[in-house]
Amino acid sequence: MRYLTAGESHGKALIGILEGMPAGVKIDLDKLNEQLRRRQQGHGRGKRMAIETDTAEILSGVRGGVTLGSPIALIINNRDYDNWREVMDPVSGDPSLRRLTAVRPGHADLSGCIKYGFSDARNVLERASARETAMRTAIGALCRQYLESKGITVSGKVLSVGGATELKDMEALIDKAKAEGDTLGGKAQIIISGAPVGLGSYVHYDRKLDGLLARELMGIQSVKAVEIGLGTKSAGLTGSKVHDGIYNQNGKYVRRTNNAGGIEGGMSNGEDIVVTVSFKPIPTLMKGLDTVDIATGKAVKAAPERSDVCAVWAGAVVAENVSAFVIADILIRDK
Ligand code: EPS
Repeated sequence: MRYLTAGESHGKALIGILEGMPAGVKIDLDKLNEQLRRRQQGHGRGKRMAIETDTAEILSGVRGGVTLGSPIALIINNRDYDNWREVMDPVSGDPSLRRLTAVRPGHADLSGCIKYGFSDARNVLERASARETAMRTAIGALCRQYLESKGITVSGKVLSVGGATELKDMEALIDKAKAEGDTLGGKAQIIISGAPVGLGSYVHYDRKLDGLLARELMGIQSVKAVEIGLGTKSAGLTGSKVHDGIYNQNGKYVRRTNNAGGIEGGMSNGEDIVVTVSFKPIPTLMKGLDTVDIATGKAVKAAPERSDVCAVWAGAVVAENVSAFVIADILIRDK
C-alpha cells in the first residue's frame, strides 16, 4: 500500500489517498472518526483543538461500507479555515497577511525558507505543522480495521512526559511549562498484538519490519527516536540479559520475556511487537527562543504562533495508526 496526504494547517481541508487496500474489507466510519477524536485529546493541547471536531468523509474506494480495491480518498475539513480564508485561499489569499519572519528554532521554518527561497515562514509552517497527522491517523485507522479483521490489534499509551511517569506528575509538569511559556515532550509505547510470525524480512535490508516501523514513525512530526523492545538499553547489557530464551511448551515455541519487542532478524516472531517512540518538546514556545528575523537580520525572540504545550497523547494516537499502516502493508505483501 501507499498513501499521499495534502493540505495546509489553515487551508480548506486535509486530503488523503490510500492505494492498495484489498477489496472486501468492512469499513466503519464511526470507528475511523473515533481515532480522530482520540488524536484531539490529552493534557496540554492548544486552542485549535477547541475549534476543530475532526471527522473524515470518504470520497471514493468504499461502497456500502465495504472497500472496492480502488484508491480510497478521504477529506477532513479544517473548521478554522473560516478564520483564515483571506490569508490562505489558494486563489484570492493575500500572502502579505499573517507573515512569520521570526523563525522558530527547532521548527522547519528557517531551513524550509532557505530551501525554497521563501521570505515568509508561513509558506513552510502551514505544511510542516502536525495538523497533517490528522490525515495520517485517518489513513491508519482504515488499516487498523483491516488488521482487526485478521485478529491483529494496535494499542498505545503514554509512558512519560518531561521525564515524569505518573499521570498526576505529567499534568503538573505540563501546567508548569504552560505557565512559563514552555513546552514538553515525552515517550509513548505502541503494542501490536496478534501479528503472525515472519512479517518483514531477514533477506532484504529494505523490508526489515523494525526498519519499516522506524522509518514511518520517525516521519511523525517531533519524533526523535524509535526503539524496539529494550531498545537503547540493550546496548549496555550482556547478551544473556537481553536475548529471550526459547522454550517448547506442548509443541509450541514460547518465550518468557520479550526484550526483543516481538522482532528478531527483521521479522515478527509472534510475540507482541513493542515500540517506544520519543517526542521532542514542541518548538513553538510562548516565551520565544533566541532567533533572527529573516526580514531584518536582527536578533529577536521567535514568533509565538498558537500551539500546544504538550502533544504526546496525540502523538501516541498518531503513532498507533501509523504503525497500523506499516503492519497492514507488510501483511498484504507477505501473506
Ligand atoms: C495541530 C494543529 C495546529 C497546532 C499543532 C497541531 O493548529 P494551530 O497551528 O492552528 O494551532 O496546534 O501543530 C503544531 C504543534 C505545530 O508545531 O505546528 C493538530 O491538529 O494536531
